[in-house]
Amino acid sequence: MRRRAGRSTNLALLAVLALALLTGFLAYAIGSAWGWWVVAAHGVVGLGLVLLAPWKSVIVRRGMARRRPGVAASIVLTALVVLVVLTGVLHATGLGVSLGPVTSLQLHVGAALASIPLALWHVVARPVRARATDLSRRNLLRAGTVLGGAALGYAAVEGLVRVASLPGADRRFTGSFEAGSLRTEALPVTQWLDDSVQEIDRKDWRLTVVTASGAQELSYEDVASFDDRVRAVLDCTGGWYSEQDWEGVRLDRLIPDPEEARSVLVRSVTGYSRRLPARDLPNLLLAVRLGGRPLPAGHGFPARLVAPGRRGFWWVKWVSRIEASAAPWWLQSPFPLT
Ligand SMILES: Nc1nc2c(c(=O)[nH]1)N[C@H]1C(S)=C(S)[C@@H](COP(=O)(O)O)O[C@H]1N2
Ligand SMILES: [Mo]
Repeated sequence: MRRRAGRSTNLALLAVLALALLTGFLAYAIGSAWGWWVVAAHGVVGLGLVLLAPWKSVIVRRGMARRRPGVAASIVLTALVVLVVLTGVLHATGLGVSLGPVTSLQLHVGAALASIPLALWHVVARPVRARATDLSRRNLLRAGTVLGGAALGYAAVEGLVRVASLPGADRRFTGSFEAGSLRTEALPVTQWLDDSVQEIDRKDWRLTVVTASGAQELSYEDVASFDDRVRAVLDCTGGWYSEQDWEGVRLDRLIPDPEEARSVLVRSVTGYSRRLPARDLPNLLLAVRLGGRPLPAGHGFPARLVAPGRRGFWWVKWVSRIEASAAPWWLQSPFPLT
């Protein structure tokens, strides 16, 4: 009987871990408002992990008594999962957004990624064989109870954050905190991974626009002569967002007739690039000004992409090339690799 219960706890934990990774991944990939439920689901699933912990601890105690190899790896995995949950709560409540040199969110994502290979090892080394009876009515009822409890817990935490006016109450639907909106000097300068701020001389810079009918080169003055404007929210996966006024040229002016093109590749002088769907062209802006002034180097001078409704990593800085292409937009890594 106890062994049966142990197996269903392990299976539930496995499902919860997989859902936590999936919703976390989606929360970073989705930047528009309809995706709010993904962030909520991520929180619910995270609390589900907490609810299952007491049951798991019984299994762990039993397992430790058997002195199998791999105990060290299991302890590291446990520590990582505890760190992921803790940093998730610290970020969500706003009680500890920054932990010295790193942010809670950076630790959250870093520990979660580090736990993946260990979790895979754990599943292989300590296999749980699923059985038909695992889907019994009783077990489904249990799963529903855990999920319901986690949802109640999530609602309680969110309610508490609001009643106590914790900083986490003001977060955007993505989970991000506001930073310096409409104050250009307060907009943080951020790079995805290893890019560095480029100091580019406007006289040396050219924008290459490639379409089916050939390549075209524009100077800084050419691009700066446009005055398309958009007020848009830059929402970095680092956990902050900022609303700013951007000005430059809409991409459907540079590529008025995409013809067979399904996507447009926007590339930085650093090699950093993102591929966007061609149907987005009218909503995309190649900005040369921020708050009415030329872009500071840190924000992408001479020109940077403004992609409203998309997370910050799509907003390519120091753009030097825009290329219409027949390749579908999703033919790329979901997140930049450099
Ligand atoms: N070339 C290049 N563009 C980039 C990045 C980068 O690393 N390299 N980082 C992206 C990320 S993750 C974000 S959040 C925004 C930040 O823009 P900002 O520094 O102007 O606030 O730029 C994006 N554009
Ligand atoms: Mo970002």
